[in-house]
Amino acid sequence: MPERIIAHMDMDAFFAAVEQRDNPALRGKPVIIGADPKGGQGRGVVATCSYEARKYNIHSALPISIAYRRCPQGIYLRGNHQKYREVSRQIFAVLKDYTPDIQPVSIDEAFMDLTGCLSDGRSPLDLCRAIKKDIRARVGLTASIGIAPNKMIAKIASDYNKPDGLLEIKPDQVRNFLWPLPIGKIWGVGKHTESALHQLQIKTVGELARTPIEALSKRFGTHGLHLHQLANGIDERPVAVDDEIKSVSNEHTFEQDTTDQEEIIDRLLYLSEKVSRRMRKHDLKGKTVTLKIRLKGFQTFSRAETLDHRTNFSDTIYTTALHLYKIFFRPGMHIRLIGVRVANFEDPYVRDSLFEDPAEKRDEDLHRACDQIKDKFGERAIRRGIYKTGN
Ligand code: TTP
Ligand code: MG
Repeated sequence: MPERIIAHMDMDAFFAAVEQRDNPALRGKPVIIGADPKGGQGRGVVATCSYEARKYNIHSALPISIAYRRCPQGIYLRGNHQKYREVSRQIFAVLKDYTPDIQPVSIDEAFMDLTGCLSDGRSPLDLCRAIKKDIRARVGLTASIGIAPNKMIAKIASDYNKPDGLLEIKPDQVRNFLWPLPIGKIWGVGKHTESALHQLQIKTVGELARTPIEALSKRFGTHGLHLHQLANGIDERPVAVDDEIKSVSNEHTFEQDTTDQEEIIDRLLYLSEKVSRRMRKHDLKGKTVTLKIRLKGFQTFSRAETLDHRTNFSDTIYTTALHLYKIFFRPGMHIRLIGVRVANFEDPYVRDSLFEDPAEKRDEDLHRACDQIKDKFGERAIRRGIYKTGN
């Protein structure tokens, strides 16, 4: 593959920075956006906070009550999500003036392929300096940008010098940059893989890169090969301009074809939770839930239902999938595979991960809290009870 120049842009303390921009009295102060702290009794979590607040060890997804304890003098705001979406649109409009090859990742984050954008001997650093300056001038906010030969390294680089950072990792600097980092920085290394790697005495990216592929494949299967490549700075994934995620799905093949309703419904819940979690990771919500069923003998069916609103909540996905299952199921069916898919997303540039409605916001906070526990302790750490839905 010819050498590429990939940039990753991520706004600094996005929601909080917008509030500080619009109200000079907030500048230089610890500003926390999220749930109402209610004098320390509030429920819900921090969405984000200004860098001044981060000195108090406050960060996204921290319970708001703990944030309040750490910094009672902070300025706590609920935030204005409509405004953030509008600002996000303005930021993406700036990026589009520099390259058409933009992959939005979230409300404040994007990859850009700059390979074809460097004319007249302009360096990637010059170009990204200009982008940062333009965002500053037209939107009034600071962005951090990382430049590298691939997406993974560009993302690590944009995070490296935050806020207002700009860092280029050239191909011959990749190893020196990557190898001292902890393995958690590698894409696809969650808490689970991290602790498995620690057990193999692999703590840094360099140690991972120097581990024989066979040892990694033995422990992690094909994922091991992938990790080895990433640790060696190889990541050929393109900036996926037209390839935004169209659906999120998970399926399961039973060890043996089954008629056991409890087992099937339990699996349906598990798959719904996995899909729900992956959607939240990508900041996606969809309207159409599809159930896939393969029977003994490989006959495959799918049944879909379109909701009247977009969601990524596990309860909604599960109850919809269960409803579809109950309509489909006939006694005597032997089920080989079931799958759950959610599709029909909207507006790939701005994904409104956050709710205005307090009841939905509470649900969103609850889901995020569960995600965090699962990130730490694994997918099975928390399970919802299976609903008794009347029959
Ligand atoms: P991030 O880019 O993760 O965070 P940030 O821009 O606030 O700060 P940083 O300088 O570290 O990039 O997320 C962008 C926005 O998305 C953030 O301002 C608020 C929102 N958000 C949530 O509402 N909940 C979350 O858990 C996270 C991580 C972000
Ligand atoms: Mg950000």
